[in-house]
Amino acid sequence: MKLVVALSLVVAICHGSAVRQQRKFPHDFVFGAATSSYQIEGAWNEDGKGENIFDYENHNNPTVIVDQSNGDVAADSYHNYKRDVEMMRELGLDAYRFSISWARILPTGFANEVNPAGIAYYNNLINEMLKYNIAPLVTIYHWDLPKTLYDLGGLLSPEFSDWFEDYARVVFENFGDRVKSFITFNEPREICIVTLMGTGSGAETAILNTTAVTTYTCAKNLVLAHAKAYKLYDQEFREKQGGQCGITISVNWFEAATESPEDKEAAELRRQGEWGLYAHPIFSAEGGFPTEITQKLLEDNAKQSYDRLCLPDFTEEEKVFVRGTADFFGVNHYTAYLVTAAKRVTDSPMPSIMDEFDNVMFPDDSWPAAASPWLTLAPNSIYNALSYLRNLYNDPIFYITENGWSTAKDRDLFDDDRVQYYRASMESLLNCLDDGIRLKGYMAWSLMDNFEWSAGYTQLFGLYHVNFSDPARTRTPKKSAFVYKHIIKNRYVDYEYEPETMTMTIDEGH
Ligand code: GBH
Repeated sequence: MKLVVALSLVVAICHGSAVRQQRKFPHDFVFGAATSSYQIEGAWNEDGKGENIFDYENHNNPTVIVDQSNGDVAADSYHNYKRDVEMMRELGLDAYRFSISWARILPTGFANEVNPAGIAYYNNLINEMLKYNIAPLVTIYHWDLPKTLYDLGGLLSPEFSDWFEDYARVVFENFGDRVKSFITFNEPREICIVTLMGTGSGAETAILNTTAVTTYTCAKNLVLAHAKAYKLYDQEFREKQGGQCGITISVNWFEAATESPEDKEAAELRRQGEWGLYAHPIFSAEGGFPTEITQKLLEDNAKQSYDRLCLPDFTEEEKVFVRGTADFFGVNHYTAYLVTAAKRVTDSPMPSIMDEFDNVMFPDDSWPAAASPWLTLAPNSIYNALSYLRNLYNDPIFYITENGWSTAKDRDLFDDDRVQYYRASMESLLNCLDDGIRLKGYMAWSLMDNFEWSAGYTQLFGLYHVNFSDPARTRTPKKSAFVYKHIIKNRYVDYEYEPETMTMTIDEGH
């Protein structure tokens, strides 16, 4: 056995990978996994939970989902949370990121009526995690807006930021004694484009089916709601609870396809349109929307005979209110694209974010492809994204709050492509740390297979397989789970590692 180890070390050194192996994650680097309420909980109408937009939409318009499935039962984590925590212990996770279902704790959407069974569910989950020193990282809003609030205008209502602030208060009051990290929103862009606007293919829900200017209204309302919740935490809870509050933005990497100035400009426009719009008001020194964007929109709107800025700009007072309202920058990062200056042809009758920033983009041919059509393994893309953000926004603290790989349903447990993806991600994380980027943690998406929005149960991201035809929703570790566990335990990437068996155990101390 020793001889084998010694031999493989020699081989590793000869291949130059010994240097890689010496790079270690610090002990306080937080390794975790992530999920979201609608995608795993099920129990859609149990114990007093209210209806949310996905309950409504997937029941009434099921063809939006490729396999016409929904989250009524999903992985049934509402009943299986103890098994979920057991999986976290098996993996040796430091943290687990999950989201609160707004309508589960506030069935009317408003804070006038708090559902004790909903509060109890999250208390049980949190307490079970804390028994084993697994830190909860709570997302307050991961897309599942109460239907009642949708009917009143949802994120387009000028009241939205107040509704959200009231909801956030209930979350802080009930869970903040034990939860030390809060994320207000998961992915503003996706909330405003994908969950509010039916964009045809890939639309997570076509519920509102508005194209054009309203996505900009949504951006502003969302950012204001985030800032109100942050200030609430900062002013009324931080002192006694001592935690942190941030926001998660989806940051894929966009690289110019060629060195031409046009392509470079197109890539930058894409970056600013995808995430700058939401990050700039919060993380930049000057606040407000990025000027490149407002300038371009003004010019384009004029050409479209829409003679004012379609993006409702922040007042000076609002800019100041929003600026600096995050203790960390949560980054969901999956992939990268090459961008060319050619514009994708869309036909919105009004100014639309889809026209403005939707230039042609594609993955490099050499990047391995996942089961999801939008997802490839692009080399070092976490580093590319974070080093860019760090320079733009003055070196914030980062967490990778999602990163993962999909395989097709019916795939076996030997997910070597996912293993390859996670190992590549680890190298990119180490590049960030080597470069002094203030990256504090990493959450794999996802702890277990779950409802993948419009892809239903056909594209699965779990470290654990979930048997969706079994009423018990049995969970079984995939090979990637063993590899991730090994990385967490040893704090480095061992390319030679293969699990000896496919049976998980819980290590001492977990
Ligand atoms: C995250 O979004 C979500 O936070 C999470 O809930 C989700 O399960 C996870 O990613 C995996 O998808 O079908 O070509 O039109 C990541 C951003 C935006 C990626 C919408 C997929 C649809 C592309 N997602 N996008 S397409």
